[in-house]
Amino acid sequence: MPRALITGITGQDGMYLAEFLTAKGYEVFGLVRGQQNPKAPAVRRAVPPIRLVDGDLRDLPSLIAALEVAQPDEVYNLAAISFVGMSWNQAELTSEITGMGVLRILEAVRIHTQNDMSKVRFYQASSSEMFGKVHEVPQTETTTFHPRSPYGVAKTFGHYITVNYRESYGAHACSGILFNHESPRRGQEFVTRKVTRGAARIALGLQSELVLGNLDSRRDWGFAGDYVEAMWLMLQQDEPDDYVIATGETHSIRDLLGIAFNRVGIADWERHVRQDPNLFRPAEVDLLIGDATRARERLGWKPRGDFRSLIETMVDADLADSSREASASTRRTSDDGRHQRPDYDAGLRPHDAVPGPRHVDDD
Ligand code: NDP
Ligand code: GDR
Repeated sequence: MPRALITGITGQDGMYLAEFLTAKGYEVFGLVRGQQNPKAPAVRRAVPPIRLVDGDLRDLPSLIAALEVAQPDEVYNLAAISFVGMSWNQAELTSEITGMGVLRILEAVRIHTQNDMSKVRFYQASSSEMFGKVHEVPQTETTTFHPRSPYGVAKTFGHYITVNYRESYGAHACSGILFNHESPRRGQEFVTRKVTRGAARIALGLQSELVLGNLDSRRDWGFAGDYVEAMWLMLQQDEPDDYVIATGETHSIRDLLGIAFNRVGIADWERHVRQDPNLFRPAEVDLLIGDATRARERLGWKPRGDFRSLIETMVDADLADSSREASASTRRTSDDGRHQRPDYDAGLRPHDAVPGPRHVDDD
């Protein structure tokens, strides 16, 4: 039975990858950080056979200990501070985890394998954000990087240190340059989920408006379930390499809004959406569109679904979630006449003004 260790197990991709590998017959170990991590029970429910081990990308001994427990054939390094908008506010922490964390886990593998890094195959979660102010469209594995956020800079370090361990120590280390990928498990701070959840809650009367930043941004969005398969395929190749994973299509936030609101029966999304300049980023990336030809030709990988059905699936999941919340709230109200409906909009207001030129791009 092959064994895999996944960092970032409590995140969107970690959960999909754990399900995927378990179905392939792997024994899967997931690294969780912190005391009583609140997301650990959800991982155990989604992937019952999983074994969770403690560890933090800031703590090298904990990573070595996790490798000792897991004895993995494959390590998938998905852990990161992954929210680009936050990376301006916590640039040092982002560099420490998203950047230096990659060096630490590679070092842990080197120490664990006593310098024979070919014994453990390694996947690094690199990002299209490394292309940033793009030098060409579409972007391939050879496109020059020009990151535009502290997150993008940290990922670029993580990418190059992975390449360096491959070249220096013979590591079977692959870097997947993944473009945006989404699902009903996407964190609520990211724009697709913010929109699908917002549309569902507005339709159910739980929320009055949706406050967003730049509506003209465009992204190449795919489905997370397809993208974790590409991670695994990379590690099954004889020779390690880097791969762009993308759909090759681009859509705007306005397209996203149109599809999401239409799904809940609202034709005029403009009436419900307000733009807040505080949610614009200090620097935006240009036109990110990926060319996944290498992955298609060498891995036989291609994305399955289309953008519309992805967003509709996310809206349907959010409608179901929010309906449960609405009925629980109604039950509480009828149980206790003094009960007031929670202020569902509270979490959706932009954060209080952040001092200095930085902005919190969060809901
Ligand atoms: P998420 O934000 O959903 O998950 C991030 C994970 O990292 C969480 O499990 C989090 O754990 C963990 N983590 C954060 N800090 C630490 C730390 N110090 N030590 C250990 N674990 C930590 O990200 P996604 O699942 O969406 O993405 C997975 C990876 O792929 C990330 O590296 C992301 O940057 C990258 N990526 C994602 C893309 C996307 O579109 N989704 C595209 C390209 C790259 P906790 O629950 O404890 O916070
Ligand atoms: P991104 O995803 O930065 O591409 O990073 P996000 O969904 O946060 O932003 C996409 C675009 O939408 C615009 N936008 C908003 N974004 C958020 N979050 N909230 C808003 O209210 C809002 N309004 C407009 C943004 O300006 C941006 O242009 C994701 C993450 O998963 C990274 O970890 C990953 O590396 C990249 O995708 C590829």
